[in-house]
Amino acid sequence: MRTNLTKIQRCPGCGNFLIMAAIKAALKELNIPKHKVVVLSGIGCASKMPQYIDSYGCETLHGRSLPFATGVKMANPDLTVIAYGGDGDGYGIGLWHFLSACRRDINLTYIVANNENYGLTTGQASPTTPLHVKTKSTPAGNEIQPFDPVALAKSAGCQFSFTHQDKDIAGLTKLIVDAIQYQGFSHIDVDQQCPSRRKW
Ligand SMILES: Cc1ncc(C[n+]2csc(CCOP(=O)(O)OP(=O)(O)O)c2C)c(N)n1
Ligand code: SF4
Ligand SMILES: [Mg+2]
Repeated sequence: MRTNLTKIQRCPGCGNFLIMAAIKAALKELNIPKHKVVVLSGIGCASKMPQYIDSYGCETLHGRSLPFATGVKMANPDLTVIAYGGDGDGYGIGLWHFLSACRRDINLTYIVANNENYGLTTGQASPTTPLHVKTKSTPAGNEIQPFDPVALAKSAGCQFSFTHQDKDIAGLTKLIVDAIQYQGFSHIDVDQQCPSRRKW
C-alpha cells in the first residue's frame, strides 16, 4: 500500500472503487493478516490497485502480474496471492500468462477489471470491446469479434472462473472469498463500469 498518496487517481464513478471495496471486505471476512497478503498488478487504471490495499504489493509490468504472482506463491506458498489488472493487461498483452496460469492451476486468485477498453491510455479497443463500438483505435466501429474470458479460461482448464458485476459489492465479496479459499487457480472477470469511456 502506498501511504503518501495526495490525489485520487481515478475518475468519479470508476468501477475499480467498487471492486476495491469488495476485495477489502473479503480480506476482512477471511481475517487474513495483512503481512500474509500480496497484491500484484500490471499497468493501467485497474492496476493501481496495490497502492490502495493495506498489504504487500507491487505494480509490475504491463501484462505481467501473473508471472510475478506465480513466483511469489512458489517462493512462499503460505501467502494469499491476488493478481489484479485490466482487460488489456490480462486478455491482451498478458493473454498467454493467463492461459498458462489456467493450465498450471496455480493456487492464486486473478481478478480482472473488464471495462472493455484500454482506460489509462484513453480508450483504445481491447480484446473484449464489443463489435461496432467506436473507440480511439476503432473510429469506424470495432470490427473484431470479442472473446469470452470465462469460456476461454475454462477451455484452458480453469475450474473456478466467473463473471460478476462490480455494482453488486456483496455478491462480489462472497465470490472473492470463495476464490481465495479455492485450492487452485481462481479467475474472476468483473464487468467494470468506466464512465469516461464514452467521452473520449
Ligand atoms: C509494454 C507496454 N505496452 C504498452 C503500455 C501502455 N499501456 C499502459 S496501460 C495500457 C492499457 C491498459 O488497459 P487495461 O489493462 O484494460 O487497464 P485499464 O486502464 O482499462 O484499467 C497500455 C497499452 C505499457 N505501459 N507497457
Ligand atoms: S478511465 Fe475508466 S477505468 Fe480508468 S479511472 Fe477512469 S473510469 Fe476508471
Ligand atoms: Mg481496461
